[in-house]
Amino acid sequence: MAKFYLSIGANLGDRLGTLREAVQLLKTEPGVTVTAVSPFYETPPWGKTDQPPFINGAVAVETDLSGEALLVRCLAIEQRLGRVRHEKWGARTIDIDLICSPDETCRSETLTLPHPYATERAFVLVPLRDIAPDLCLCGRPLDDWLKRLPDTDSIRKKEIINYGKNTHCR
Ligand code: PH2
Ligand code: MG
Ligand code: MG
Repeated sequence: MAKFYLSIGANLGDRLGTLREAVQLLKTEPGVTVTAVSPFYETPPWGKTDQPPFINGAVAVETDLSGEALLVRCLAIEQRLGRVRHEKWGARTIDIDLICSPDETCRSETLTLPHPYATERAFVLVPLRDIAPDLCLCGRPLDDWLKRLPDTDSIRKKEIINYGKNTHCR
């Protein structure tokens, strides 16, 4: 069994509903066990900034699949949830990325593990820290990477605190 940490995000349509569906689909994926789901956060767009805010979260899974095989499953879930690819780093109904695994690194045409931008992205690190506070990424604790980033506060403040019908941001 290997553990993988995923980042999920959406900034089009019913963002929260789509993220919840993505978690449900991961839970029913054969050979994949979801072991933790973070709170969801509203986050400012990173990289390409002229697009709507995202909601982001992190998910831990255990599986006998390789990283590449797990990625294929994640891309199929994106398809089922209506993902259409336009431009790099552009708006999307759902994005499911493999961030890292304590059990596997990978450098192939389709997958790089750890994710090459993870240490620069507070929208990845903040939810990931919630479910894996002791995790090291590229040899350093998540907190170390977060301390170097300017935009951590804007993410922390927008943690979505109510999972029921009247979900709102803090
Ligand atoms: N995903 C991107 C580019 N920028 N910004 C935020 N806040 N959240 C994302 O999930 C995100 C992004 C490309 O995958
Ligand atoms: Mg992505
Ligand atoms: Mg992706």
